[in-house]
Amino acid sequence: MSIQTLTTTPFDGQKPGTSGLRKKVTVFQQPHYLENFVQALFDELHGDAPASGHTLVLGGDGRFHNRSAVQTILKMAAARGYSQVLVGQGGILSTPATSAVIRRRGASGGIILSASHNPGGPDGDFGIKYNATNGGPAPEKLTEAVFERTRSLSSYRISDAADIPLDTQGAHQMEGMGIEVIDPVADYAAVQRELFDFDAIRRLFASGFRLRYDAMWAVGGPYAKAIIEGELGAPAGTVVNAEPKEDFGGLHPDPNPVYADDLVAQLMGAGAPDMGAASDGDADRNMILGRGFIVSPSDSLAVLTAHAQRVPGYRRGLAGVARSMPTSTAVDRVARAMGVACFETPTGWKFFGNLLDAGQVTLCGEESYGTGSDHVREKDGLWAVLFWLNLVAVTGQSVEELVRGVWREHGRCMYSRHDYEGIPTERADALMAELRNRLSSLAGQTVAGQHIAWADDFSYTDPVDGSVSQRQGVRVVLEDSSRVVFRLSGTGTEGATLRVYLERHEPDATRHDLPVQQALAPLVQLAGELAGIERHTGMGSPSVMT
Ligand code: G16
Repeated sequence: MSIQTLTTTPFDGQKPGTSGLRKKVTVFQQPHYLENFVQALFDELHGDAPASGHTLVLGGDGRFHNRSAVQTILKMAAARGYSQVLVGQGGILSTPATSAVIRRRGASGGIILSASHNPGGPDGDFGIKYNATNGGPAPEKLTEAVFERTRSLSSYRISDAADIPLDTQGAHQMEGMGIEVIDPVADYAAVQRELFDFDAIRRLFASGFRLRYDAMWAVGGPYAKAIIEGELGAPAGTVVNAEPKEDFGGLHPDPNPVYADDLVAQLMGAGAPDMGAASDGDADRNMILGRGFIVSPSDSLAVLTAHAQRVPGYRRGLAGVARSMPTSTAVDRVARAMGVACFETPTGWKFFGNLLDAGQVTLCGEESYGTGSDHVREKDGLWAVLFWLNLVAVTGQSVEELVRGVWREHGRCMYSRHDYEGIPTERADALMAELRNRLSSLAGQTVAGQHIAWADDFSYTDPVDGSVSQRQGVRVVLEDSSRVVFRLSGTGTEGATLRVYLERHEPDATRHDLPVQQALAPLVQLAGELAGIERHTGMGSPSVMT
């Protein structure tokens, strides 16, 4: 076996989005495409020096192309002189588990192969992202530098060693680099055991409590099976669609009421279980349901915040909480009442990293079905489910009662996100540009019968390192603090997706059961007129509403 230097031509479009580089599988299958990105990453991380002394964690969500990408990266890491790579058995590691392994094993970083909730299979999507020593997504400075380097790279180094058998745990050597094929669940489960009252949850299941956990044929399955059925004693069959498939069974592994419609139907129907839950492709997102009741991600964060001290891992209280800007202000209201600081960050988990590292924040979450804490540096789907189970077990309240308790005390934030998918990029850009041009003149105007108090393009100054991120989404806020937020998705692979986030606070408990879309109808009209959505996109209604 020997190390080879192969010639490549630069790839111009390797710009990572909100969460790493995501493209169609067919794009990743182009000769040298993955290699170009990995070499650029290694070069930015290590400069001209070999990576000796460094341990890399490697795994993915098991989607199509995962296995072949793992083998390529192992050979490139060996050529780069890494001391060791820890790779999940079968090439599998969920995103939060990768974060846990990096932190527990003191690795210098990790590569995660995933396109998250995007569909998989030969015609689906693939992705790669790098997480740093703290276990969290690489900071923008690094991803930008990697991108710049991919545009000029002309060669990469790779070992011609044979493939490593990934399906059994064990140790191997490649060009002097150690490779350990590890149990993908063990480190992750150890972290959860330190946080939650497993005995209380065991008693809950023993008493007949029924959960339906839909792993959406994705990587969350093995984790949920091992912990929920294996350790916590839930009956076999509690975790469904549990076996990771390369194409997620042809489905869209995104845990929201649209793509997890089967789970929603189960929870709404006769004989529904007490609780429902789902996680996405790489198991960092989650959706929670009660019997006949869907919990919005923003409300979920507010409930976890309100009751955190009932859970062993957070008994000492919360240093602070954080939410992404478009996430509803439900958590702000709870935090204010508790005297806990609440931060508003741009969309993207990486923005929570500094606050978590600095100990300023304990819990954080996003409207896009992501919730997490300082136990790792990623959002964590199964963690959220365990948190809810722990709360149900120790409060004796149902999922619905826990949410309604927060509404009663703080009012309900009526909230919805409308997505307009597959817009030609130039049209979406034109829509945003036009909106931004009008921003300064919007305050004081009445549009669609709504009086606008102020409008801006969200800019964030990181309280820890002072870095500034501009143009993070257009906010239009009314006098009663209702708001509409517009931004373009950073995770799609086909055309552009316009996201419109709508929020109105309802203090009156007699109106909490109004249908959300009805309660938000005036804001929908405002959004449509303000941004000329139909004029720009030709779409009269959103493709997805969550
Ligand atoms: C990624 C980030 C999330 C972020 C989401 C936004 O999620 O990790 O922090 O909220 O993207 O997506 P978009 O830009 O499409 O609105 P994931 O689960 O795809 O990694």
